[in-house]
Amino acid sequence: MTTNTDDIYARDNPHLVDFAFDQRVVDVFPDMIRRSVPAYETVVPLSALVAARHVPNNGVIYDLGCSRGATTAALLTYCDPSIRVVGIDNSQPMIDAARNQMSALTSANDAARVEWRCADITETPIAAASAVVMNYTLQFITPEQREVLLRRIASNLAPGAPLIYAEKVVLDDPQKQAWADSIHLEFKRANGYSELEVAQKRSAIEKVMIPDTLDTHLTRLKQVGLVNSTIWFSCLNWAAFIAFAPEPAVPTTVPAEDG
Ligand code: GEK
Repeated sequence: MTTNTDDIYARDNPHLVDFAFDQRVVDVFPDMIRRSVPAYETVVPLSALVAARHVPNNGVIYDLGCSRGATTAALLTYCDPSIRVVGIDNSQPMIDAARNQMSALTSANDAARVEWRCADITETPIAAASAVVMNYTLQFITPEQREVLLRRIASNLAPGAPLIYAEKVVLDDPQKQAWADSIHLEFKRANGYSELEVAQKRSAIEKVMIPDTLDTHLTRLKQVGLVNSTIWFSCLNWAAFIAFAPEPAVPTTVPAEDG
């Protein structure tokens, strides 16, 4: 796998355009996300371990917003070999890179268990899912579309199947949010981003990546009919969630009275 160091925002650009997952971003993506998202390298494998716990053999897991396939590869590694993964992303260069590098991230046998799909996750069918994993992607869906997408995911999960996802979040307490945001800034500086890079990336991304509050996430999961939601990881203003499709109600048999 050849990927490059992210220097997209290193030079002053008076004509900044909104951030997009184009070839330039795809080429530096592993470096960009590792240096920008605290605990990315922990959450990706953990999300696959969490999924592996809940998915039956022969199941199908959807990885929505799969990018270059880091989560897909972790799912293939940690889940039973009978389990298949559908990796979906609407950036063609991401899907091409994922397909090309998959055998470097996992074995050739495992790579054959993936179906890659270049499609919009708000439109493409998600049928009979044994689990849906959606790491750091809901934040790029327009806020008006988020509940509709989650409703569609919820209605296509098998009974008891999980939705697992990680996101940047806004903390409910403004003081804690300001503190977490400032440490996140330190994290990016410590990973070698300059003030100019941080500032230019922030202006390019602020209209396309809009985080929700923790409360919005948990309330919406409930509203779309998912149950037992839990935050299974949190770090500064980043969090990972799980919620389950309800199991069908077990009919209660009323014991017949004698006589
Ligand atoms: C990882 N999960 O490495 N339909 C399909 N894909 C979309 C859509 C959409 N409507 N909108 C955005 N994307 C990955 C990381 S990155 C997170 C996910 C980040 C895709 C977009 O093309 C990009 O590849 C991905 O969602 C978000 O585990 O860059 O911060």
